Amino acid sequence: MATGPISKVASKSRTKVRPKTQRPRLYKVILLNDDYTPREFVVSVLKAVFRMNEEHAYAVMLTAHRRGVCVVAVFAKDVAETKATQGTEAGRSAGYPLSFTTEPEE
Ligand code: TYC
Repeated sequence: MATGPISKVASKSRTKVRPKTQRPRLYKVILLNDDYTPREFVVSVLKAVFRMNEEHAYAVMLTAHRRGVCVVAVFAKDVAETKATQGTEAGRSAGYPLSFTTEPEE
């Protein structure tokens, strides 16, 4: 392949980058309040599934308890769905109606 100044100019214009690519959408994992799941159980699930420390997990649990819902974290779609399922399943296994859902970010 020729490497002189003219071919360099030509290849530069052919490979011009245009800013039209989109990042994959991120999904929120949302914790829903209920009247039956013990607070400490919610905290333990948040620590196990979302790798939160006690303080962060307690704050998220309390926000859901007071406001009805709390955004737990944001992930790629498949990770968000897996974690929401794991959290919900952990509650179901213990006989609690604990529930996580996912929702795309704007
Ligand atoms: N509301 C529950 C109770 O009073 C505790 C709880 C908090 C449950 C957050 C779910 O997402 C939740 N035992």
